[in-house]
Amino acid sequence: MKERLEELKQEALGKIESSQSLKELNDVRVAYLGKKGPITEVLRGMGKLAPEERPVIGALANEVRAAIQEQIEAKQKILEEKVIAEKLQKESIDITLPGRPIVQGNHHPLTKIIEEAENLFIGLGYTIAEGPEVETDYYNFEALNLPKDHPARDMQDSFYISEELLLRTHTSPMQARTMEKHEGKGPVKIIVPGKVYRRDDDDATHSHQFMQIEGLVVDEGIRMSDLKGTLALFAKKMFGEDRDIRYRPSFFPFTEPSVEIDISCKICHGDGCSVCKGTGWIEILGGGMVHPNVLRMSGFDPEKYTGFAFGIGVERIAMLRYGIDDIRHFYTNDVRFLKQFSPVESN
Ligand code: 2U9
Repeated sequence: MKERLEELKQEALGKIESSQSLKELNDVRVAYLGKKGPITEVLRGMGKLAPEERPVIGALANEVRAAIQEQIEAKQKILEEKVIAEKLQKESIDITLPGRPIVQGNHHPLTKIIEEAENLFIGLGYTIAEGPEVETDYYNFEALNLPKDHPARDMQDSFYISEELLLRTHTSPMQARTMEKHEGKGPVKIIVPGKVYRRDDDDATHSHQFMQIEGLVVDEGIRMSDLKGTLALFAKKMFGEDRDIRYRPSFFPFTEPSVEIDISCKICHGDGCSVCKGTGWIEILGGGMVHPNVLRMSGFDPEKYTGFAFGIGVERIAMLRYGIDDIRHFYTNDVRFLKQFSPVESN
C-alpha cells in the first residue's frame, strides 16, 4: 500500500506539473483528491490492514494528500498569473499610435457677424434683448406707427398664423416691448438680433427668412448726431477705417427723419463697378430718429425724450464682408460653403 501511495503521489505531481490550464489542473485535483479518487479509496481499504499498519498508512496517505494539495495550490498560482499576463497582453493599448483628429466645427457666417456686432455694441454700453418670432399685429405694426391700412404694410407682408398673430417681419416689436417695460423712463439702450420673416420670392438677394440686428437708444437729449456717430463707428469697425460714409434721406414709418447709410466701395474706390452698381457707394443700413408717435405709444413723452433707432440686415453685411453672391447659401446648409469660415476659437 505504501508503494501504491508513493506511485499515486509521483503520478499526481507529474500531471500537476504538466497542466497547462486551470481547468486541466482542476481535473487533476478532482481525479486524485476527490471523494472517488484513489487516495480516498486507499483510506477506505485500511480496514483490511493489520492494526499496527493502519496509523502508518493513514499518516502516509495524509502526507501524500497534503503534498498533492500543496503542489496544486502552487501550480494554481502560476496558472492564474499566466491568465492575467495573457489578458494584459491582449488588452494593452499602444500609446504610440497617433490620436484621432478632433473634428472642429465653425460658426455660421451669420452668427459670426452677429457676435462681432454684439461685442461692438456691448462695448458702447448697449444690452442685448431677444424676443418672440411669433408676434402680435399690435407689436409688429401698430406700435410702430403702421396702423391696419397703412400702405407701408405692403412692403412687409408676412406669414399669418391668425388675424392677430404673425411671424415678425422685423425685430422692432422687441424694441416696442422693451420701451413699454421701462414705463416711460429712460435711458433705453438695446440691440435686438434675431430671425425675421417676410412673404417674398426667394432669389439671389431675397429670402423669406433673414436676420436683423436692430438698435434703439431713448433718453433725454438724444440727437441725430448721436445716431451719426454710432453708425459711422459701426460701419468703420465692420468694413475698415478707410471707408467714407454717406447719409441719404429715406423714409421709415417708425422714424422721422430717416436715413440710409452707405459706405464707399472698396473695390472701385468710388469709380463705379458691378459690386456698387456703378455708384461708388454700397448701402449697408438704415436708421432715424424715433417717431414721436412710436415713443408715445410705448409710454414715453416725446416732449421730454428723443431717441434714435437703426436696422441692419445681417445677410447683407455678411455678403459684403465675405464676398458671397447669393443669399440662399446661408440657408441651404452646403457644408462646402460653411467650411470656408474659420473654426470656432477655443476659450
Ligand atoms: C422702434 C423704433 C424704431 C428700426 C429701423 C431701419 C431703420 C432699417 C432695414 C435694414 C435692413 C431693415 O433688414 S432690413 O431690410 N431697417 O433701415 N430699421 S429704423 O426702427 C425702429 C424700430 C423700433 C420702436
